[in-house]
Amino acid sequence: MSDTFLGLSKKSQALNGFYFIGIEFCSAEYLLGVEKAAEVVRRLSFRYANADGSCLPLKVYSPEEGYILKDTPVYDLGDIKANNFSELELNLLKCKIGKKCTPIFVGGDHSVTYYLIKRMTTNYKDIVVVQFDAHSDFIDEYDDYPHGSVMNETCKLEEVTRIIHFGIRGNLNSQPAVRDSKDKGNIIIPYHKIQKKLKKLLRYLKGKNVYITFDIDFLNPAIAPATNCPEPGGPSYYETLKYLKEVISSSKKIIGVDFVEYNPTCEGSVLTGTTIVNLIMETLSYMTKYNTTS
Ligand SMILES: [Mn+2]
Repeated sequence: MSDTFLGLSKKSQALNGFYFIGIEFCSAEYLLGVEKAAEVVRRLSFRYANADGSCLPLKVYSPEEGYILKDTPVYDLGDIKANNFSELELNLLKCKIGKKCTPIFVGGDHSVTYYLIKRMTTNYKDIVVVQFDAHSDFIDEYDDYPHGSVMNETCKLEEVTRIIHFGIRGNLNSQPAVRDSKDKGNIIIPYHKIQKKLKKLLRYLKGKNVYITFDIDFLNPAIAPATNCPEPGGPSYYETLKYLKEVISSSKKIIGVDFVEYNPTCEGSVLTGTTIVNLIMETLSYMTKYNTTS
């Protein structure tokens, strides 16, 4: 069995195309398990790999879209491992990520996103962050709950022009956090208001460089239960694909994507991981179709 995502070729630096990059990191003991996400996603992706052992073009076929990845230049860059935030920051800097490539970071709790976006600021100056998440993650307690305040921290990066909290719902949210984010000029789109606000958002994204951070708890836990803060209700798989497709096709370029908060030690690990494998494949397909990698 191959040890790369979809049996792809392994590379040591990211130049042109798309790169799967595992993030082997967990910020707190109560979240342990998230550091194993990339390893499990790679293992579950194997059933979609080319059965003849070839890498590219990928022969992933869906009845709706046909061969979805045959024109997608995608590779596996291996893992970035870290025991603390400064190590994570340093190892991300050491990782060669060129401006002509789009990284797909997989793994870790949501706190990693701050460092991933910070890494992307070495290549980009005006970044809009679209956060698919049930929670705003905008509390102001970075030292105690870095994964719950990651967007508050990200908002302080001068290269980040705006954060879109897309699809927040449920009773774990904090009113002062939501208000604080709004006061700082960010956009809140609660799940129950997506239909009403989507068109305006898509218009806003035109011509923008967009970073997508995807917290697995955005999904209805019926299809993705293995996460630390599952939130009842929420979007189905096809509903989620529709939003991803619209956000990606409306943006000028997706500069990076992350999938965080998958905890394979929680119940429902295979279902959740398989959902993530498919979300990654579809995201790659949309980016190939609608964006330029240069
Ligand atoms: Mn989150």
